[in-house]
Amino acid sequence: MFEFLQRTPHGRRRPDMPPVLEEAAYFDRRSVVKALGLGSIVATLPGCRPTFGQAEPGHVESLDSYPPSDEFVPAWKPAGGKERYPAKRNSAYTGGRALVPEKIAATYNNFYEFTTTKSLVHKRVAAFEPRPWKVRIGGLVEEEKTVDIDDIAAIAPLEERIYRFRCVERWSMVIPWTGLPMAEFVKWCKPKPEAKFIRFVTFNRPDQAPGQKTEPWWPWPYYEGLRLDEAMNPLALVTTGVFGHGLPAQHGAPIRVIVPWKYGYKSPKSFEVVEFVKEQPHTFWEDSAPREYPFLSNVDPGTPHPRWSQAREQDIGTGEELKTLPYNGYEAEVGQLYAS
Ligand SMILES: Nc1nc2c(c(=O)[nH]1)N[C@H]1C(S)=C(S)[C@@H](COP(=O)(O)O)O[C@H]1N2
Ligand SMILES: [Mo]
Repeated sequence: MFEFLQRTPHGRRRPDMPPVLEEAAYFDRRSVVKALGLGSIVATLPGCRPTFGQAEPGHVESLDSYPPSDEFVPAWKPAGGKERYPAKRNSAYTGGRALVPEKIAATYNNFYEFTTTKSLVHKRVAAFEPRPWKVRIGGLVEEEKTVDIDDIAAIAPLEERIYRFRCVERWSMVIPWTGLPMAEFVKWCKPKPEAKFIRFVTFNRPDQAPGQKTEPWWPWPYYEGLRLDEAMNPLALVTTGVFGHGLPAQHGAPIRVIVPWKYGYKSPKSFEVVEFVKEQPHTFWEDSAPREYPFLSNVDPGTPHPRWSQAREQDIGTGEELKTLPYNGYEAEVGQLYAS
């Protein structure tokens, strides 16, 4: 039971955060919190202080700062991988802060299908098979189809974009993703005019993903959704790579979503199904804790999570504590989506 209570929404409880209790709603929350002595708040994160990856705020490293690494690339090679990576950098997206070192990004992951312990995800992915990988495209489209991820990667030239990434747990990183504009992908899917939302569904493979076996109480498989106008925004990226190579398993191989103005859980990994729908779809986190993880979930320092403030965050690459920005600093790009 205590083990259970020590998890944060997306990982183990950190000392600076209250424990998550939503799955354990049958316990009396207040008495449990009191019994655990969790009233106090500690300001630092263990293990994340700048032992490595120190950088000046606002200093943007160049692409050369991450030499090609094989350490976190899975044994499989994306088809055409050699030619596709590294993809041309889109210089419109710099992230504005120092890049996180790859070693940190690849060993601090939320991917509950494998484990809820961020530092262990990369050690639990060995049985996962991201190749071959089919994606089923259905719902309100002119024609339903099942395609290979290589077909998707060929829709438009892959490009590299450096984005800030902000998890609801109050940590952030600056990550170089490779992918294609989601708008191009959506057009290629030919949604019908009635389609107003897009939803993504991840795999259900308990034999390859140990968390799906040991934690059957989650509503597997992971599912997420966006409004179609959000999916069409130029920032939304269908992502196949990171750090100049294909995605390693822990980052969501072989294909995932990145929407950098929203909390991290709105970026589903390893999706197998894309569906266009008329009504706002349910999401994994909404169904797990409806009051805590609403559908839109745009990064917003002014709207606290019911159990903690969202005003600040810690950059996991530098250890620096920063003010969280509305829409994660992407208000100029996406603010008009929410103007009315
Ligand atoms: N399928 C799936 N996608 C997921 C998650 C997950 O548990 N399963 N976690 C989400 C959360 S909470 C975060 S913060 C990001 C983490 O992405 P990263 O490990 O690549 O940094 O993935 C998101 N996508
Ligand atoms: Mo997250």
